Amino acid sequence: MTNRTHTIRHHAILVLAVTTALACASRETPESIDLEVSQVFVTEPVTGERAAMYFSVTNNGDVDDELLAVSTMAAEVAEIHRTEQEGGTMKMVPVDALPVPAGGRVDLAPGGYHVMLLELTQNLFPNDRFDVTLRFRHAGEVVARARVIRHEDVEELVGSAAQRNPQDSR
Ligand SMILES: [Cu+2]
Repeated sequence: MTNRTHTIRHHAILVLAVTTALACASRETPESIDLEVSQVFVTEPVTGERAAMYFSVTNNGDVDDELLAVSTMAAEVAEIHRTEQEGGTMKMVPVDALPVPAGGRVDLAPGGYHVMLLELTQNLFPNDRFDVTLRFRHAGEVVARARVIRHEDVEELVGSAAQRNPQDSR
């Protein structure tokens, strides 16, 4: 029994060593990964249950990246959505990953991509601020500060997807 315990512990140390080696390897090229998240706005919830979040991601590095997930203490669930026109009606489609090409910039805005905060854990009022964690495939976790804004200010502060990304407005 003693021998078995010893073997398991030895194995655990080996796994830890491999994990550390991988972590170091991925930091070997820090100059090529440079993501900036800015202008993080959340519109005040209408129903009290959900709110839309918009922001910009600028990829100053030379590695194509992808936003994989978003999390925050303010909501139980955060989903990446894309708004699509279908037969005159707008519908929201969940997206697994949002590409952020090297040297490019992605703007989330009404009518296009957004992050839907569902099952809010707190009331959100204009000018409230809270942290959001964005997880990228290569850049890893990026923490940004979100600010709650009034609905009537969305146009001014965020604009619309058609204005921000005229090339892919449909
Ligand atoms: Cu949505």
